[in-house]
Amino acid sequence: MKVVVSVAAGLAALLVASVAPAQPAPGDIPARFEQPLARDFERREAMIPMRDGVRLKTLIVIPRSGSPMPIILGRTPYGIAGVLRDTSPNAAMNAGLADADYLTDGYIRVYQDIRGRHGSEGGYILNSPLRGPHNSGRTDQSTDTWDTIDWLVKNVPNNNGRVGLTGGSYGGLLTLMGLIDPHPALKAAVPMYSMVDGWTGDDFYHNGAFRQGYVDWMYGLIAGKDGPDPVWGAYDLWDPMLEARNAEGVGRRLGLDGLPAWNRLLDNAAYTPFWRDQALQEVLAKQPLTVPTLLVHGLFDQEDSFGTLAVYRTLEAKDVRNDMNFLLVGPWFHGQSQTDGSSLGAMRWGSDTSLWARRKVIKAFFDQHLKGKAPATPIAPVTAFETGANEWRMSDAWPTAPATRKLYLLPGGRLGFDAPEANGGYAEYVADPNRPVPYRRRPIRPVYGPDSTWSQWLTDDQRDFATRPDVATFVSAPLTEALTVRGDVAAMLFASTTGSDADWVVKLIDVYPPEVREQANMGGYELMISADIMRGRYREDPKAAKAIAPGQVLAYRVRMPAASHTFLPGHRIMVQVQSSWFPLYDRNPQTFTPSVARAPADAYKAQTQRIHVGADAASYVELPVAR
Ligand code: PG9
Repeated sequence: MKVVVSVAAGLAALLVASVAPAQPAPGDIPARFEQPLARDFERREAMIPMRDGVRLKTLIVIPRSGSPMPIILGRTPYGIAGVLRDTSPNAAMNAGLADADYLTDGYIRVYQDIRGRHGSEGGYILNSPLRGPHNSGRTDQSTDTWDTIDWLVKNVPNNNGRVGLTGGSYGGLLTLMGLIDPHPALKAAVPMYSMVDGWTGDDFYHNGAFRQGYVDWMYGLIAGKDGPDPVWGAYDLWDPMLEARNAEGVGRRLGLDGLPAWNRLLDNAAYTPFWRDQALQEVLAKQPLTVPTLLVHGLFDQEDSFGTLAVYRTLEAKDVRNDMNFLLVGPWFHGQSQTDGSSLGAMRWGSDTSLWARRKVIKAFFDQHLKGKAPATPIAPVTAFETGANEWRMSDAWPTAPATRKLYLLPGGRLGFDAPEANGGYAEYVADPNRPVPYRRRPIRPVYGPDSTWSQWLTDDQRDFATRPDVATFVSAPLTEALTVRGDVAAMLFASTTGSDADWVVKLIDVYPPEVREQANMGGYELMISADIMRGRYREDPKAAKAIAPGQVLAYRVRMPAASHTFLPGHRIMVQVQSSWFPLYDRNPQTFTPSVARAPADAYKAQTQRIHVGADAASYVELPVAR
């Protein structure tokens, strides 16, 4: 019996062995593997709880150090997943260029996804208004910053209880919001190229004209938690943008038309309470200035050219001892202070302006306020690069009062400081919205597409536009001596149109001499020093659109970005005026309709524009000439 059983058992075992799947042989890859590396930092991730229970994903990089260290916090909607690579045992090699100096010099660096974005919990609202008329909740970006700082100083090992806050653009907006009822451990802030006032001159509108060409950026923020890119099905966006006709059509093509954030943007085409109540230069005016703040601004910022200097003016009025509010102005595109700053497009600055500014100004500022380390040379209240001369200038204040000279647009396409003497006279062009003036040479690529040169566009050569029949061009004689401008620029146009609405684009340009010895491709180059657009319907009141009476000469003040530039001897000054800048800005149909964003096809009509240049209606550009 025993034998029978064992034979049967043997047979059964054989049967099982042949039917059951083979046990996987142990493979080459272990369940857990880590290269033995002597890292000079510790990487921690935390879900930091906010006062309403929402948890925000936070990455904390702690250098190995014997002594307590300050913390530098940055908050972002763009995702922290890629901010620290793992390609080196040294934190500085893994981090972005701008963070390397902090990580090698005893700073804890913290990055956080804001609520509703990427790894954080909660809902996301574009530009999330502060608590008040547009946010009835318990939390906003200022409370989230407060709660985060509170958690960090209590939970991060080896911190010295002093926190600096920084970020660029959206991160700059978040940094400024952190200055509202700030946490007591917040000892210094560096908001860079911040989005401050989305209607006047930052991301969404400029003087009432909608930045439709920038739509893929907005798409990434509102179409998904992780920043998806739209699919255009075209390499050159010129035709899709024209076919879409208006901003509503662009939204429809990309599927944004049902989204609340997109509709809010289109519905607030005037300077409504939605924009006014959130304009941070006004919000901060109601706050005491208690945190030393260094504002960083780029002279060729293609996204946020207005807000930083507006906030500077607000804070400067509160800075009675001139020791709390600092300004750094560089020759940079949006964000360039964080990367190489030796050149921009065809421009060469003669040194890495970003590296110098990061080390001598920004880090020195943090060292002073977070480590109590006095800088070798005291940081000037204003450190500004002067393009043209290509030199840094230090001063006690950025010009805030208008000390301007009028540069007149004159008959015969001339430009000069002497006012016209004879009445009458104008330059005329036909503006056809069905054949708009491109803002740059085609192809028009999505702003942050793989081969986009969007960040350079404000330094594009303007010579192709000077000779277009739909651009009025005025140019000075070659300068016999240098002319330095420093501060706000604006144009006062006296203009008429055969239409009932019009856009006015004004560009102040430095025309290089025909030959440039040290850089041949700069011969005859036309570099924009300051340029902007305004929508004529807002000429009297940005809060309310008003039709233009056809044929009437009316005054249009075009606020333009600030400049810090020397026109060198032998150079000429040029002003170009045109009525579209497509597709960066939506086309004005030139027939007054309640909503430009939703204008019907038959509203788009060619019109004749006149820029008046006689003594009775003398158009000019206000130049902040440095004395
Ligand atoms: N200029 C970008 C932005 C800021 C705020 C809202 C939307 C876009 C940015 O670079 O973050």
